[in-house]
Amino acid sequence: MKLKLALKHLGLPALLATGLFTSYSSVAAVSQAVQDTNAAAAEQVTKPSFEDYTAALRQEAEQKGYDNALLNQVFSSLTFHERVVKADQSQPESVETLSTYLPKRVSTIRITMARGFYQQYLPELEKIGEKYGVQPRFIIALWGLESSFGRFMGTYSIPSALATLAYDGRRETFFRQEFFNALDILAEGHISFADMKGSWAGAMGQSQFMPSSFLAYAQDGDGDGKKDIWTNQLDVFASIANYLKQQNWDNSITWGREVVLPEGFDTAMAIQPGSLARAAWLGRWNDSARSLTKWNELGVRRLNGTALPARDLQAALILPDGKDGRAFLGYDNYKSLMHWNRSYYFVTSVGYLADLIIAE
Ligand SMILES: [Ca+2]
Repeated sequence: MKLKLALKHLGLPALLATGLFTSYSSVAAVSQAVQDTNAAAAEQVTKPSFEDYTAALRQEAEQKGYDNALLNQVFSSLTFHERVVKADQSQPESVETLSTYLPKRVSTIRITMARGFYQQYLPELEKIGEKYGVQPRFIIALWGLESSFGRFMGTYSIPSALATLAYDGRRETFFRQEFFNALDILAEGHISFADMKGSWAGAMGQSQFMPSSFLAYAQDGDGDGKKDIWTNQLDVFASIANYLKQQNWDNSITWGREVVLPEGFDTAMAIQPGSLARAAWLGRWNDSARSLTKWNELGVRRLNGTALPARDLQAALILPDGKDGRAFLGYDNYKSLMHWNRSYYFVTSVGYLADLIIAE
């Protein structure tokens, strides 16, 4: 029984290394054998209880040297959330188009609120924008889209949500690491355990940072020694701006623009579809990237039909809904936003909202 459980968590190379499957001649056969083993294991082996799982998690935390008082506090109230697992399993596939998505995400009320907050916080935003080299309208747009301007940050206790997702097992390594990242944030004293709330998926605070993003990008915007992305507006703004800065944001350009392609355009020049790791996706970006001058020569126009801006910029062609859908030229900042959330729909909504904040 124990052997079968352990096998479940071993990747294919590890299994090959064990020599258990050397009698199979092809990888396909091994792969089938692994599937069979997993299926058999699922039927025969009772999964450890959440309590057993978190007991092992605590042991690992103790070995890593976390303060016992902190561990007592966290582990005494770790809760398994069935709803977290359900939500994780029922994330919808993309069943809508950009034209149904955008009006929902960039609604009239959200645009109005974004403009209001932009005016309200303009002095602070300008200071932060200058320090990090990010136009304030993008800070407000990300804030508005991530948490509806801090109104919806999620109500799950982050350690419980992450422990649940790790226990669920489909991305255990990732969520286990995020759990320990969350412990690091608590250990540094940025937020109390009781206030460390976020989404079922582990995204925290007004910027909806995963703990790893918090550790990489969060900032103390007001200089009080804490990085509080839950309740401190300056910390939230500075953290969002710093994320973009660290991802090579260039405030001399915008995100990109929607364009019109000429009749019979060769869409092979667009970034080709497919779910890819970031490095591979960047490769496809580079395949598509051309100068605005070149795109202009190819007949690509602004939405109003006029020539593209006469600037020395590189841009890639993006077709979020395929060759028959709307077309966009993404500038280098588009890549920074795709690092934040690798979704063409999401990035387009950020760009649209940011544009509308300053539209006449
Ligand atoms: Ca602070």
